[in-house]
Amino acid sequence: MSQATTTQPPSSGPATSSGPNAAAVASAYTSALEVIAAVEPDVAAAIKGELANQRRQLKLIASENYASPAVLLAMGNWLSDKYAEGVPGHRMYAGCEMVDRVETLAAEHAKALFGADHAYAQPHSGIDANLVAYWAILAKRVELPALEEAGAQHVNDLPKDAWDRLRHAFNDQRMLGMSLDAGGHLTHGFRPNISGKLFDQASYGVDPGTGLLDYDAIARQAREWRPLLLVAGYSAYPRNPNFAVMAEIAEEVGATFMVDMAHFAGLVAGKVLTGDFDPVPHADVVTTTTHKSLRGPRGGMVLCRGEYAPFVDKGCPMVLGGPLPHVMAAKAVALAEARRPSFAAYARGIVDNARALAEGLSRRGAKLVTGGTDNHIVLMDVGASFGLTGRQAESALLDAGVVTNRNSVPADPNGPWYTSGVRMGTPALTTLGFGPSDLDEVAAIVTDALRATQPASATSKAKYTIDAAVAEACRRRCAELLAAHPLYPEIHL
Ligand code: DSN
Repeated sequence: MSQATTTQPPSSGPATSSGPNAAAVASAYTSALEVIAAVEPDVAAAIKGELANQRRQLKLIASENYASPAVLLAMGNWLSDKYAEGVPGHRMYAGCEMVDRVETLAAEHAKALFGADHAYAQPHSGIDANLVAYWAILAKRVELPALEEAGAQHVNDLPKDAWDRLRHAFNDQRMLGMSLDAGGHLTHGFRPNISGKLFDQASYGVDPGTGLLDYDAIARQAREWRPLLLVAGYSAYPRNPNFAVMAEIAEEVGATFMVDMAHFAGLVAGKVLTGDFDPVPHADVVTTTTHKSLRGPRGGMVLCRGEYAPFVDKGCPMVLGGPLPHVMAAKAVALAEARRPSFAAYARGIVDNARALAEGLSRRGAKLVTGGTDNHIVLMDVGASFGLTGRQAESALLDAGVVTNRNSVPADPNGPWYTSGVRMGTPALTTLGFGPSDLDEVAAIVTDALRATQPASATSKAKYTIDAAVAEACRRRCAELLAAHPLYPEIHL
C-alpha cells in the first residue's frame, strides 16, 4: 500500500498544532487570507471570524471536530477545478491522472485502516453516502434480479412494462432502522428524508427502562417486518451496539445489513471498537462521514463487501454530482493520519474524556440517558435534571461559552424541535489535548450554568433567563481551559 506523501502534523501532541511545520502553516494561512481579501475582504473577514469564534467557545458538539492544517490545506487547490465522473481508470473525462491518484490513495488508506474489501471515497456528505448505499443495495437486490429475469444487460434494454414494474418494485421495499428518539438518524428511513419516501420503514427503539437496545425485541420485529434492509448506527446513542448480533438478525430474515458509522468511525479507526463492536467485519455495507470523530474533511465514504462494490461504484452519477477531487485528497491525508499510532491514543482519549464528562455531570446531579456513556456521546436529560427544555439549555450553555446541540431523549415529551435533551461529545476537545480532569471542569461549568438558568415563563419552551454573573464566570472558566489548549496556536490573524 502506498503512503500519502502530503505534509502531515507530528505524530504526537494535539493534531491542531503543526510542530516543526508551524512556521509554514502560519505563513500559508496569512498568505491565503491576503489573496482572498484582495478580491472579497468580507469573505476573508468571515474566515478569520470563524477561527476567532472556535477559539472562544468550548466545542462539545458530538459531530464536530478540528481537522489538521494538512487536511485543511489539501482542500484549497486546483484539484477542485477538475471534473472526474466515473471511478479511477474509468472516467467520463480525459486528464484525470491526478484525481485517480488521490481517489485511489483515499480508498487504499480506508481499506487498510478499516479492513474493508472495498472503499468508495466520492460521497460529498453522510446523506450522500447513505443514498449511494441504498441505491447500491436496491440495484443488487431488486434491479439485478429483474434484469436477469428479463434477459437484459442494462435498464435501457427493458421494455416499458418491465421498467414500470421495476420502478414500482424500487419503491416497495422495507427497511428496519433505529427510531429517531432512541438516537437514530433521519436518513434511516424517516419521512422528511428521501429514504423515508423511498422505503417502507419500521423503527426499533430502546428498552424504556434502561434506554438500551433490546436485541430480542429487534429480532422479533425483524421476523415480523421482513425488511430488505436492516440499518444500524446512530447519532445520539451513548452506548456501543453489538453489530455481530445485529448481523445475525439480518441474516436470519434475509436482510442486507448496513451500518452507518458516521459518528463513531474514529473509534473504529482507532481500534477502540473491535470484535462484535466493529461494524466492518459484520456488515454488508458501512457508510460514514469523514469529518466527525474521524477528523477529516467534511465529506462521506462507503465501505462494502466485494459483492456490493460494482453497485457502490456507480454512486456518481446515480445519486452524486461530480466528485470533489480536492476533498478526496484531504480524505487521503486524514486517513493517513488515522493510520498512525497516535490516532489510536486519540480515539481512546475521546472515550476516556466522555466517561469523565459523564461522571462529572452525574456526580453533580445531572440525569444522563442510559446513566452514562461507552462512546463519545453524553446525552443529558435537561428536563429531568434542571426543569429546562433542550432549546433553553442549549441557548443558556452558549451564553456560558459552551456549544452543544439540543436532542430528543427516548419518548421525549417536548418533541424533536424543543426536545428535553442536550447532546455533548468529546472528539473536538480531545483533539485540542483536553484530558479527563479538564472534562470534569467542563462538567462543572455545564451544571453551574444550567443551575443558574430558569424558564422565562410557564408557556414558552424557548425563552429562558440565566444569571448574568454566573454566565460571565463560566465564560471566563471556558477561556482558561481554551488558553491551556489553544486551537492552531501557530496561526496569528
Ligand atoms: N448532523 C449530524 C449530527 O450532528 O449528528 C448528523 O447528521
